[in-house]
Amino acid sequence: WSEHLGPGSVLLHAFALQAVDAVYSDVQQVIQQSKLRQMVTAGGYQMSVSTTNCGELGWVSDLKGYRYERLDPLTGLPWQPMPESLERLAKQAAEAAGYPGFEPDACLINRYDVGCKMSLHQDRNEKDYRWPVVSLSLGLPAIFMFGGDERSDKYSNILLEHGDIMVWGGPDRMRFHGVKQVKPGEHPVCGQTRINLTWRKAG
Ligand code: MD5
Ligand code: FE
Repeated sequence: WSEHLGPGSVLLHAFALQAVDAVYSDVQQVIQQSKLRQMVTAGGYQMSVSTTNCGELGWVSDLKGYRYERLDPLTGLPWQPMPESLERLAKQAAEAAGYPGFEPDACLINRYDVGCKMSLHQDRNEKDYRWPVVSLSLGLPAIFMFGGDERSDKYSNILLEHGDIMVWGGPDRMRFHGVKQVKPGEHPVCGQTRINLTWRKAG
């Protein structure tokens, strides 16, 4: 089933389940080559989630702020190419949500171990906000906070489970959002962790 959560956003429940084995093993390959690391924000705080990327562009954060980079700052080398299984899934989900022609150039990989969270924020480092953001949840469930255009707006809590895809675009693209602390648990595929992939057309 799927659910419209706003005028431009759709939750595609279990959309990725048929592709999940291939996707998960490709993600494992990427993170073997390209280490997950805890980035630091411009304010000097270390994020609790561990992050890497694949695709032409990768999202990075350090004391200079957030941006997209072609080279992994840990190695000085390009990010791993985006595996076909990942690219295909993102395009299919975007199309299913009403955004045909989506060609992601960036896939951010975030690992949430138990206790990790992401505070309310907006995604505003991409060049063209007309393209949606596509996000896949794997492993442990999480409560996603879906807010408004102001940080202080009240938010709704949305349960995201293994295989769920959310697509945000149009008038919802700049809404504040975050993820509550991941609760302890054991997932048959991912173990004691949640993995989130987000695809963007960043450049
Ligand atoms: C996550 N990740 O579950 C989320 C999924 C991030 C991040 O927020 O920046 O890595 S992406 C959620 C998202 C993206 C763009 C717009 C909106 C939500 N939104 O308008 O709510 O780890
Ligand atoms: Fe975000």
